[in-house]
Parts: sequence; C-alpha cells; structure tokens
Amino acid sequence: MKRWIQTICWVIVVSSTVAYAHVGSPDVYADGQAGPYQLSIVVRPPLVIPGVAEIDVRTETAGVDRITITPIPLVGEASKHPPVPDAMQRPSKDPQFFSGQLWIMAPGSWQIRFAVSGSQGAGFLSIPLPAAALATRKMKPALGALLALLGAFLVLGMAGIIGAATREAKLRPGSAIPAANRRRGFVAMAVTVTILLAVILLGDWWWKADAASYSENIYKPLQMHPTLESDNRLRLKLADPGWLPQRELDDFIPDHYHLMHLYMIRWPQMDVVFHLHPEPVGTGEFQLSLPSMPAGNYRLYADVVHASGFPETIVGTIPLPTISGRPLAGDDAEGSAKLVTEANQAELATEEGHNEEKFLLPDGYAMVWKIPGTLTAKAPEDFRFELFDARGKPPADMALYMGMLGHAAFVKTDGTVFAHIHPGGTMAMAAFLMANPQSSSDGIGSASMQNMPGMVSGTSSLPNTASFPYGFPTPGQYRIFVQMKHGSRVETGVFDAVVRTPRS
Ligand SMILES: [Cu+2]
Repeated sequence: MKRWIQTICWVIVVSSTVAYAHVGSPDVYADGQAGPYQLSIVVRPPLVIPGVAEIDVRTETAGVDRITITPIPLVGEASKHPPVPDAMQRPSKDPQFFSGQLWIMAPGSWQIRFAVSGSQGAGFLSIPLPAAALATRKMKPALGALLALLGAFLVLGMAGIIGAATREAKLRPGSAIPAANRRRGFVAMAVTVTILLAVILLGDWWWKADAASYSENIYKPLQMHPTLESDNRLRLKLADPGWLPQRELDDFIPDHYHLMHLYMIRWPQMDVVFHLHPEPVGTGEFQLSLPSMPAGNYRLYADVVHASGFPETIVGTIPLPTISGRPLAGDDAEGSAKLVTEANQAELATEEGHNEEKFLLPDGYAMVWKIPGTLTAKAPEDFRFELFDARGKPPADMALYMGMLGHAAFVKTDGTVFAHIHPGGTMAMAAFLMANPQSSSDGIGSASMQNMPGMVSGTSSLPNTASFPYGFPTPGQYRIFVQMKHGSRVETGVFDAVVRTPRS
C-alpha cells in the first residue's frame, strides 16, 4: 500500500542544474531583425517536456501591430508543416512589449518562428530553441499524503455507495433490510474494492512504466575524457551516457567556422583562459596541439552543434604541467587577469556611480564595459563592451573575429554556469542559420551583422563596440571573458560581476 502511495505520488519536477546548450543557462536571449522590425527576444524553455515555453518580445521599432509565434521542429519532415500560429498579447500599456506561451511537445531541436506585421509591412525571424527534459523528483510528502487520503476516501466511498445501492435500492423507505440483501451488499462491496484495487495496481504499473520511459528522455550531457599525450597533444574522447537514441557522436556541424569551440579556464583561479578549436580525428574524438600554457588545473567547456541544430556544451577537467607548445595561430586566443578571488567585491556591487569597468590589455589597449546598473538574475540586459587603442581612440583596424564583432563567455565562479554567446544572442549561430536560411547567403558574418543593431555596411569601418543580449540565470559572482579583434590580434577582456536575487 505504502509503495503505491509513494509511486502514485511521483511528479516530474525540475532540478536547477541544466546542461545543454551552455551550462546552467537554458534561457534564450536574442536580438534580431524581423524584416524592418528590430526585436529583443527572451524565450524561457519549459523545464519538463511536454511543457510551456514563455516568450517575451520587445520591439525596438515602433509601429508593430501584431506578432504571432509558432513552434516548429528545426529539421525533418515536421519542419515543413508548421501548426497554426498563436498571437502574442500586450500584457501592459506598453505598446512595444509582447508576451506569449507555446507548448513544446517533444524534446529536441526546435525553432520559434516570429511573424511580425505593422505599419512597415511584414517580417519574419526564427529563433532556435533546444528543448530537453531535465530531471524527475518525488512529490512533497505532505501533498502525497493528502492525495493518498483523498484517494482512499474515493475508494471507500465508491464501495459504500455500491454496497448501499445493492442492499437498499429496491426497498421501500423505512422497511427492514432482509438478511439476503445484507449479504448481497457485502458481496458487492467486496467485489467493488477488489476491482478498484486491481485498477489501482494497474495504474501503478502503467505509471511506473511511464516514469521509466520519461526518465530515459531526461537530458544526459555528453561526457568528455581529456588526456594529455606526447608532443603536447590534448585528446578529447567523447562518450554518450545514453539519452535520445538519435543522438550521435559524429554528426557535428561547423558553428562559426569550427566543429568545436573549446574554452580552457584555469580553475578555480579563473585567471587564465584559452579559446581553442580542436579538430576531429575519429568518431567522438577530437585532438588539439596545445599552445604554451601555464601549469594548473583546467576546466574545459567544449561547444558543439549536432546536425539537427541541437547544441551541447561538454564539460571536463584536466590537470596540466607547464606546456611549452606551439605559438597561438588562426582563431586561437588567450587571456589572463588577476585571480577571481581578488576581484574587489565592493567595486563589483555595481551600484549607481560605478557604471564603467576598464580592463587593461597587455599591449596597452583597453576594453571597457558599460555596466547597466545593478545586475539581477533573469533580467534581460545588453552587455556592451568597447575596445580602445593605447591612445584611448577606437582602433582603426577593427576586424571580425570568427565572423562576429565579439564573443563572450559568462562563467559563474562556482562552476554551475557557462554560456558562450554572441552579439545576435545566446543561440548557437549554426542553428540560427538553419532557422533563417534567407540570411545565410554569404556566411555567418553577414547573418550576424544583419542581426546586429547599429551595424554599418561594408567591412572597412567596423564599430569598436560589441553588445551581447543576456540574462544571468542565478544570483552570485560571475567572470565575463570578452573577445574582440583588431588587425590580426584577438583581445581578451576579463570582467567581474555580482548578480543580485531578483526582487519578486
Ligand atoms: Cu563564439
């Protein structure tokens, strides 16, 4: 009895650690262009599947009358047959703020298609949305006990009603109950209880089977086993602990020019960071010749995107001796800063007055963060960084780094959050291009630039500013690694942030 109560009291709830497409940062923040309209989008995916995704849109362009949203698989036959779109609502008096909800019915690689209409005509934009169930947890004991009590009441009540009906339904009011009727009543009650118990046992069996198949769908991140081999070769062996049967270890597609983006951060100091690009050498195996690196324990965050557009961040750690390896080349980048523990907490408490943080780079350049006031968890924010040369002027030779004005990694100091994002937003750029094939005509650079506010046309006069839409998932201390390029040099700025609990 107790076991079925326990079992029947299972519910599927979420855990707070989420690990696909970034680590611990499942919400999607995006800035994009739907035809003539500039949109700032926040999509909070459901934490259970099926579940409801919450969607907020702020139109930076006035004159929008209507926005509809449609959930569509990113690839496959179903992607060609979208369901009927839902209209977004204006929940406040603000005519430029829209909100809506969508059911996501299966785990996998989705997109939300935004169709915007208004005074300047119509426009479309699709934002990729990886969806995965994250955990199951037991129901609270008190709620379980209450439901069990109510269930017992229903069973006994049902038996009582049937017993009384069999015994007395055909008698005149007030007349005595014959012994035969009493007997029949008892038999009916016994049969009822037996049938109901059988139904409950069957329900228990069904529920367990369902819970087991659900738990197989719960997201399990790919695993990574890094080893250091001769000649400073770093080998990354990936393993699939089992999740969706369609997940593969050799279906990765290039995301901003590389199959894998590997951040190596010395841990827990967070004072040294490398952004490198291992090459595949076999199914689920990547390899990289390490550049010169200081000794230490390194945390590895490897971003990959599957052919379905589903992105994953694979996490690993490796202790390394001092490496005297090759010089940095191609898209490699490195950065260093003071220990994260030495970050000045008072200064970090980004109150009014402290609205700018300057990071001095080793070559005399500087990167400046315009702090947007007090930082709170879950609040969408534009993180703007500017690069200046040694004379304090915008560099004349600003360049795109892997097709974009900047790359940023937001990393929580306790290791629970890692998000590698771009000026267009938090989604994987490869998935974004799959969702918006019209913008991929000449590669990622144009697509991301098309979706960047204030972008000037022509590559001769790139701005010295990169702006990233993002929201910290949880309160706490974070380190932000920002990379921008001028000439052939990639600069890595390092910034610290303390994030407050949102006021409810
Ligand atoms: Cu990047």
